[in-house]
Amino acid sequence: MAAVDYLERIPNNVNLKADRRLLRALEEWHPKFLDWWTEMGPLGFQAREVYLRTAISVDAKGWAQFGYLRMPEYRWGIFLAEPEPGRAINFGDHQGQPAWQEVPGEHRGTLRRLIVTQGDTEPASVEQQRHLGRTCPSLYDLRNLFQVNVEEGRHLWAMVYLLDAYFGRDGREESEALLQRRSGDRDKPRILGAFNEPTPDWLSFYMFTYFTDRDGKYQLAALAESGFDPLSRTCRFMLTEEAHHMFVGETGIGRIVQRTCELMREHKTDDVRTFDGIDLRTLQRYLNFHYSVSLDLFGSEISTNAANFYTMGLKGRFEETKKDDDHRLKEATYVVTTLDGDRVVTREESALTTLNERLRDDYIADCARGVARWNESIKRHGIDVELTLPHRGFRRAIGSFAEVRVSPDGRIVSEAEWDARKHEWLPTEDDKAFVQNLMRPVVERGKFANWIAPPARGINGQPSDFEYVRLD
Ligand code: BYC
Ligand code: FE
Ligand code: FE
Repeated sequence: MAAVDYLERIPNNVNLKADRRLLRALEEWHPKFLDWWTEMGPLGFQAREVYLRTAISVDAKGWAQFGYLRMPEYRWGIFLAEPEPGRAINFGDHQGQPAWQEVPGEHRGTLRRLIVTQGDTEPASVEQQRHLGRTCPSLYDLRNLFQVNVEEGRHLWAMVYLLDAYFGRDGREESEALLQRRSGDRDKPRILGAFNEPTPDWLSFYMFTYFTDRDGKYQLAALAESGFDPLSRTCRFMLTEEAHHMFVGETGIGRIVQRTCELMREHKTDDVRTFDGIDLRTLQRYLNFHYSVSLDLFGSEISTNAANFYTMGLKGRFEETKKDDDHRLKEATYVVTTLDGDRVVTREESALTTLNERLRDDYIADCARGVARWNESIKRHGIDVELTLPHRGFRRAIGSFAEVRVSPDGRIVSEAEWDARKHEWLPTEDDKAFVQNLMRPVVERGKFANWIAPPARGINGQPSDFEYVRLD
């Protein structure tokens, strides 16, 4: 095999050329990454040309270059947002000190764990989405799936860069381990719950990119505040790519909602399953599931880990610098919704230990905005149904609500009531089989599966019937 010219293959703005040690580490990791991509990345289509966006620099012109390429030839680059001259640590005990350009010795282990946890989600999502290509609803959607996949691959590179460049031998070991864990594997699962759930159909995919990629947005925004400057700059650039992933989710669900409403009107029935549409109740159950799994990703309401990350200057709040307070929070409080025995209560707690809940609150408000837009669309069709976000305690596996059963409307219910009604609240085997059965591939240019409306516009100014993936 010809040697890879790494400086050509890995577009970067971290001066890779000058860093022999890092270059060597990446040269060793790269073939293992490609093996992982072959084994666990998108199944099929690897030899097809896909109309993809590649980042070749961080400026306005370079970060979104569109063209046809085969996925294994995608240039997984390493990009950090431009440095902010004189950037300081903006919160916690080190507030006011210059941001760290090297890993602070006393926080090394904690920082590494945060980076590994973030990094682990990226390949996990690619693994979860591996089989979707063969049931795509259109070439447009197929291309969007692959765009998300290559970029999650790039996000893995972003974290591996930090581990290899700043954490020496332990970092290189962690970089390898990121390629060894497997989503859903019994013996070596991915670290966080949501990343071990299957994504077996496109409805799940859009829910995942709407709800779970949005956790990515909030976690990355919190890490973008980090006093460790390379992490901050990496996350700031990742956020530009994240926007597209959430767009895929929001418009994906929006297009399904639209199509469902059209079928309801046309056939004057709620039961659009007969007409190969996804009924709103099924959409609601999928939403309930993906929202609750994603809420778990924020950790417990009360967390000393979260307090420590903040006090150490490693992980801030969403839009930390815009918040008008002392950015130390030693005396401050925050109101959280939690459990008191068998009642749901709100309670004032230390602002430091409740940082997970505060980030979850920002996330919930953001989730609600998209749901409101879907509801506007339902209303425009003259249909009197609303999709809703279930209560934050619903179906939780992490935090105080994990101990009880909570209905979508926020009541603590008995095990018996839960068992009797869970099929109204969560996707049933029948729902899953129905949705799976709808997943028949549509690969003809400009055609879309019956259960989803075409997009309002194409990618990069192209029409929606553009040849987004060249199949021959
Ligand atoms: N599943 O103190 P606690 C993305 C563990 S998504 C399993 O409440 P903490 C993406 C926790 O680790 C963004 N375990 O939590 C999206 C701890 O373990 P130890 C990913 C969980 O530490 C789509 C214990 O429970 N980025 O980028 O404050 C596609 C006590 O926890 C879970 C990050 O997450 C769970 N859900 O916060 C592609 C950012 N939740 O210490 C990509 C980095 C908690 O007892 N990670 N635990 O062994 C963090 O900031 C924190 O690790 C967490 C947890 C917010 C996740
Ligand atoms: Fe990502
Ligand atoms: Fe993402």
